[in-house]
Amino acid sequence: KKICVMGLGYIGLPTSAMFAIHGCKVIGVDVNEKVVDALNKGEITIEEPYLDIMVQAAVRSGNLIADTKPHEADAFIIAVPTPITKDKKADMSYVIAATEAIVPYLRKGNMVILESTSPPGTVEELMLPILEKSGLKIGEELYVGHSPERVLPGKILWELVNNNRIIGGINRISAEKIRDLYKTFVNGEIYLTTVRTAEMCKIVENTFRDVNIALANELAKICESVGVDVWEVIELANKHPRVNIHQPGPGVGGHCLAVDPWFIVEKTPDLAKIIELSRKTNDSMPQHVLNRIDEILKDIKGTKKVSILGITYKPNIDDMRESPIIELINLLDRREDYEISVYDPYVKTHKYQAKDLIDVAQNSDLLLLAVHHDYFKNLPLSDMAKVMRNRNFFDTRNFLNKEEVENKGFKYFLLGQGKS
Ligand code: SAJ
Repeated sequence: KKICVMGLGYIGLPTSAMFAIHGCKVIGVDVNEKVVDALNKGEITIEEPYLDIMVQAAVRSGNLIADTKPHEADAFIIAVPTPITKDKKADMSYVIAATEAIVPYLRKGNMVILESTSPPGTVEELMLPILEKSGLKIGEELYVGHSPERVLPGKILWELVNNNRIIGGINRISAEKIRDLYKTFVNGEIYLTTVRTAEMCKIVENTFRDVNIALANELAKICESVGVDVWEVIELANKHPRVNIHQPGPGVGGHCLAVDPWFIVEKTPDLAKIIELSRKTNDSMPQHVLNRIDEILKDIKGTKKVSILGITYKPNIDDMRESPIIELINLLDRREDYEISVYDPYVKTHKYQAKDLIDVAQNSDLLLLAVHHDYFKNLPLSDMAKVMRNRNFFDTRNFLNKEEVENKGFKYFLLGQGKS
């Protein structure tokens, strides 16, 4: 089989490499020449465990090449970004451009598969009118469907193979053909359905997680006010066989949870009430963290320095997209009375990035644990304490042990923990 993958990002690149090492001929297409040139040399432009080794193997085998233009193929997979605009509407311009780009290359018997997470109706209402320009009979000569990715950044390669998959077709035969293609490497179950159901399922999965985290974040605020520890409350409540509350934190980031629920709100604004409120609740967390910082440092006169540990949207990756920590930094930036320094072992380019863990703590009034990178598990707290002006430690992830932090001479504060 020959497969043309449109978009060489977090999904398109691993998917291309996976098909290639399973014997398919893959052309990876990206509008960014740098990405294309790198891939043709066997190099990658994103960070994901083991992806470099796999891409190298795929390129060396001759099964994976990259280009800025599509090639003829048996199957076309669209894995381009579907971000949201400032007013929280889906920006479908990349999907439209990729669909238009493949039209001249489509032949009888081809498959076109959307992988990008998209609002329900995208394939039928947006893509089919474009694909019809090929002159092929949709559903009979051209098989079309949605096979949403479900992989977790940081575990992409394992999940790509082992996760169950939902495949929606514009008709049954399309779904079946697409399933047979993905069986090339998928070990999980593959469930077939309609294209619109598949689109909805994908968004619902991420919405479930976002709403659940919003509940945890609201509980964090409530527990601070009631005078208990939300982490203990959630841990104990989750001992119930039918309770599974997620973890609170400084907010929800990434290109999935912080984005996809808006696709539902956009379609049905009068109905999607809990979903919209949850998004807003999670988006309120950076401000809540700032309120806590204000409270912790209220007795310090003049400019206060906050040292932020971690800036990515979640631990052990280099991805800063929609990171709530960036939002927190923006909020602090707007305040005259705060100075900021940041240290993240995965991010080298941020304007406030310090040289190392000692540098970030220099003259600081507060260490803020913002992202629970494994790297921060063994912070040199004694050495950091020595260079600080005031020894305050604020854990927004319940990551470090309270006693250990206090033993190093810090005053310890925890998100979601109130004074009783
Ligand atoms: N977060 C919390 N509390 C939690 C769990 C996560 O605050 O209990 C925060 C994280 O810190 C992060 C954000 O949520 O800022 C999102 O992280 P994540 O690990 O939940 O998910 P993503 O965005 O990396 O990947 C999600 C996954 N979806 C689900 O688990 C339902 C993944 O399987 C999807 O493939 C991916 O979105 C996607 O591409 O849609």
